[in-house]
Amino acid sequence: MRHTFFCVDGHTAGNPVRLVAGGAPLLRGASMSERRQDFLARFDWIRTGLCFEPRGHDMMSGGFVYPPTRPDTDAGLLFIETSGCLPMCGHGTIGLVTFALEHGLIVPREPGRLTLEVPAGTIGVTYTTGGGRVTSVTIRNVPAYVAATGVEIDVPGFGPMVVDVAYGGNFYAIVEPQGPYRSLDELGAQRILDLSPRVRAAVRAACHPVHPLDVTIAGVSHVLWAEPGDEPGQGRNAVFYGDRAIDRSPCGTGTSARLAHLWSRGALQAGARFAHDSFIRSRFIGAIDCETDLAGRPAIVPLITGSAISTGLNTIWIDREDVFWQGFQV
Ligand code: PYC
Repeated sequence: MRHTFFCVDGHTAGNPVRLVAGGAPLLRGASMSERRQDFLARFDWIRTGLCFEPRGHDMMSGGFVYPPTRPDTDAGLLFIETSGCLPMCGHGTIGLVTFALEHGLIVPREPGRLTLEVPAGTIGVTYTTGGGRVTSVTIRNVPAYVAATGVEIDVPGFGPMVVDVAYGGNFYAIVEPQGPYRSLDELGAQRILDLSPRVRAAVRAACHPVHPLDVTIAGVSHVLWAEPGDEPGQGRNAVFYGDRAIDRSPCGTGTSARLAHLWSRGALQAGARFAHDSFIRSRFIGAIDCETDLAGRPAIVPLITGSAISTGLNTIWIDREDVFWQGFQV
């Protein structure tokens, strides 16, 4: 049996985004969080088939646009990545929104503005256009907050390490320079890929954050190696996700977590702008829209601005006769 998926492929700040424009499964659920659970239970083979080799690669990510579940929103987004079906993905949102608008898959109720449902909650989007293209997307993300500070772990091959844990749509272990980690370039991609699974495993053994409004969002999934910028209001990161990926973009949910992290220590104020560069030096502009309260926790509402570009249309088959129909990882 052959399943056909009509995709728009592209990237946001260098990280891949595969919008599945045709072939999405019908999902059950009264919210995108419930639809995510249904997708994971019944259709995860679509994610692995489209994201893993031989149809994808270690960094592959993307998603689907669904009809909204509520009358006050424009659409729902579901994210698929090598790392799973994330509650929220910033670079994914920028890419999915760009490609969906450019191909008429989302018709905004108000030009330049969208309200979208994602598994992590409701997000706002504003965008600009020019020459028939979407030129820039700003996400008003779900509230971000710091879940734990000063978590002491021992990382094989590195030694003692102290990390903080912050939420920006996913839970991040934030590693700042310490011990043998002096800068991203000195540490290098290979060592980041070697150390990050160990950091994540050690943090998971030490703490298990659970989102106060949705228990299906739990546990540290990503590691953000933070590097202070050369000037105030700027920084760089390497975000590790899945089993082998360093985000090529500055990571929207990671940037949101970092904004909350810096704000919690008084290093950024509400209204402040923060230019966040990725490992490959592509850039998102982050900002703190306002302070808020998330079920009794001090939190912020992050703004993330970036842009995406499509690289082509891709009709992909997942054929059950293919021994690798569900994809593979080595
Ligand atoms: O941009 O939020 C993001 C993201 C999550 C994983 C990779 N990128």
